[in-house]
Amino acid sequence: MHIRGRPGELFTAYTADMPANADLSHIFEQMSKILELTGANPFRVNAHGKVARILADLTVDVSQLADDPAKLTAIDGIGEASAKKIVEYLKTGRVKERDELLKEIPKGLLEVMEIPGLGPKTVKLMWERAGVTDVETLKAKLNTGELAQLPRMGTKTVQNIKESIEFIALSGKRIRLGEALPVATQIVERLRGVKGTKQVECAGSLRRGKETIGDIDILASTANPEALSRAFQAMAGVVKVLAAGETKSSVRLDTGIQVDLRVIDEESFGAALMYFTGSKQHNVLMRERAIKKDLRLNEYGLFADADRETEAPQSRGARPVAARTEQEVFAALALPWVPPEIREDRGEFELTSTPNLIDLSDIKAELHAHTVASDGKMTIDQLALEAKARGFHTVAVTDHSKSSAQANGLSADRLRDHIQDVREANQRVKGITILAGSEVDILADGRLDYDDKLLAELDLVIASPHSALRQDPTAATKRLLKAIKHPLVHILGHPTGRLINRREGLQPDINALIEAAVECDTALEINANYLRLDLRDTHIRAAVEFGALLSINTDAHSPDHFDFLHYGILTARRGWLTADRCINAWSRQRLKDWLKSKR
Ligand code: DGT
Ligand code: CA
Ligand code: CA
Ligand code: ZN
Repeated sequence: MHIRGRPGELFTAYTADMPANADLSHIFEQMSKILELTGANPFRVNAHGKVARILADLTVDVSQLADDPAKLTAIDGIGEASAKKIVEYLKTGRVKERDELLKEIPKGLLEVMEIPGLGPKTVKLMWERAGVTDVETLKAKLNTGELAQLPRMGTKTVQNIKESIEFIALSGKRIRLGEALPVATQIVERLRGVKGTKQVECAGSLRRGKETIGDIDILASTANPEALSRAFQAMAGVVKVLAAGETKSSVRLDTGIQVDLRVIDEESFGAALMYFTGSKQHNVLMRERAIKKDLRLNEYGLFADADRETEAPQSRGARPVAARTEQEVFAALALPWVPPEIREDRGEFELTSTPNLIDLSDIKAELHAHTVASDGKMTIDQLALEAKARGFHTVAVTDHSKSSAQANGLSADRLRDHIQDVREANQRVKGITILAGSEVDILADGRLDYDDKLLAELDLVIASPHSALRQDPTAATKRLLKAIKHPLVHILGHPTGRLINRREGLQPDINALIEAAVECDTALEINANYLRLDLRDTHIRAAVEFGALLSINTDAHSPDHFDFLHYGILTARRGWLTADRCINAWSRQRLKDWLKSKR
């Protein structure tokens, strides 16, 4: 792998990020829509729409082509005028024509046009005849009955628009991994029980373990497609059937989650699973790889290229080179099987063997957990017994420190007594090591919440930020660096303090943190709580590349929180973490020795 230099340079070598293409595609699409709305020549409308699609599908970065407009016009569908606009955007960050067009319509109409099923023609009508200028006025008019009076509209159309608006409200947010995965697992189990069903698997971003998902994708093969579709549509929680075709059904659940079910032939299940697992960018590069070998890859399989003139007659029957399993498709493209979590175009095409990513079964210790002493629900003994039941050799009791008053954080005196209680429990409970620890607050200026003398009495110190989470990046970096470099700190807990879909958290210079963590032999936490998942995947990847230690913890406040571990593992795998770099996967003795090295 050609990864060198500072952590920040890590991903520039890969093509996953081509922001210029995406931005420009969006700009052309917008121009096309406005042109249609203002009644421009249909030829101009279509030309702009076409350029938008070309830019979206382009696998080279347009910003690399901008030095010479001839390179742009060489692309099929991009003419002189479009090339000029692209160059203008890359140079100035603006397209004058778009700015002019935007002046011609009320700003809110763009959002109205994003509503599914509402084309420019209808929007134009509602704007000119009913004074609809944004989603708010649209909602108001929908209730007055005024819109149903317009030509070519009726109560049915009005009802459809209402439902679409509701749908946007529901689907506006991506769903957190920990909310989607249990639902998907239940659906998969349910479908596996339907008569005639052969295989059912999750695909999409959920299979890749992303921290949030847009919708749930499920693939199945069955001898009885009808029974499977019926069972799928009849599931508890389904509020609307969005599509009910022979090979694809879609439903929306009461939670707002959309679930797609695709019925696949057994013979091409592997190819379909690969295609619908994505990511899109990974798929694009897989297809290119196939083309370079004179093969064609799609959701039905890997085929000898039937379009070539030199084609051998027998390949016309379209018998795939590989299709039944993912393994055989990867193998035919000279790749090892790539774990779904790393199919993101972040270096997986350079692999020569399947990486041995960390697994749930590798975890042998929980090093961040709370008891009734602060804000947890378990006693020390209950916590220890739960950890033991999960097959762990070690558990750390890490209640909150005094500044976390809202979490009943322990004063220095209370902590001293608590350490005593933990030591006694460690004698009492057999078969597991109970460590006396603390999740000590990192104060806004980087100082810790207890003095060094007290910290030195603890077996394990995890230092975390809980307050002042809107601090500016420079201050945040300084604050966290101080904690990492503190000689008595073992782990930096949930480094940014973010809560997914709720709070952004600190924005420290992660590369600086990683460098310090390596230098000081301090571990960085991957908090497995699905609200946090912090460090996040790309940060973990950088940490792994630069040799930092990581620690995956559930931050358990009750016994069922141990189940969060699954989300932490998926996130860790997305960061290419292997067991040897994760202190929770070490043997009891190795962990003990490492903890001692900071005492
Ligand atoms: P999500 O649902 O937004 O979290 O993300 P995904 O990755 O689950 O995307 P989704 O549900 O739109 O489609 C599932 C997979 O299907 C996706 O990861 C790759 C494949 N796929 C869908 N549309 C396209 C496409 O236009 N081109 C390519 N190459 N693959 C696609
Ligand atoms: Ca999806
Ligand atoms: Ca989907
Ligand atoms: Zn915490």
